[in-house]
Amino acid sequence: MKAALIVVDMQEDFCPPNGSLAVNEARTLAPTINTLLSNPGFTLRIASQDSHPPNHISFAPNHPPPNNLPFEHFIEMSNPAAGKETETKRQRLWPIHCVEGTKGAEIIPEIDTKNIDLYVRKGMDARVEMYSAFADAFGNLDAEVNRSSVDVHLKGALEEKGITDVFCVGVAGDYCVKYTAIDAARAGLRSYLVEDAVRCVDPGVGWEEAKRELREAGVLVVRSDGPEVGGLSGVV
Ligand code: VGL
Ligand code: ZN
Repeated sequence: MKAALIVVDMQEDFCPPNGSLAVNEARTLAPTINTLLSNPGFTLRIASQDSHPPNHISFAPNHPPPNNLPFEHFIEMSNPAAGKETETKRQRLWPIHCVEGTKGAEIIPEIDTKNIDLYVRKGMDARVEMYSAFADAFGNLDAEVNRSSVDVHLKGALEEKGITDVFCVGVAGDYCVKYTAIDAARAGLRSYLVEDAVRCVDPGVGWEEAKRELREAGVLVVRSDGPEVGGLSGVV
């Protein structure tokens, strides 16, 4: 067994008080995440960053009114892969967030980034959403679409290090963490989501529904003080 930790999108724009897409209590996760980052049981510590061009499809102001309110409205998004344009997905609109090169895209200073081995920037293709650090919303990898939406081929990087188990934390539990954990399971890894180390856009009922999806996909929902994390360093 070789484990990796993926710290998902702990960026200024997802954190109160000033983030444009602030997730309630996101900043309070830092101590729990730092404890995990210092766990010697991880072979690889990864941080993902949402990194969008200003014309990104998920930004509400990039769509015509009146049906362009962030959080409220959805659009139909087409698969950018050649020959697959008729495949569409319902895409939620968001406030402008994590624009490449801006303060909002920076990882919050409370996270101990000295322990991070690998950064993954994602969401760089304006035409499509990319919640997961592995692939876009249609499951396309860059090599298949001949573009760069992400700067690391994450599945390859994990395979190269012989990683068998992935633990996902960060924000948002019901979006980027969920889809990253599901794609890790699809990639054939044992995939865990550490529940007390995530916060959600839609806590409550939204998170309960997300947990059903996670379990259906084979992701194990665990706690940072539970036996799965404890077992990494032999402290159960
Ligand atoms: C995220 C909404 C839009 C996330 C990213 O990090 O969960 N959510 N972009
Ligand atoms: Zn985003």
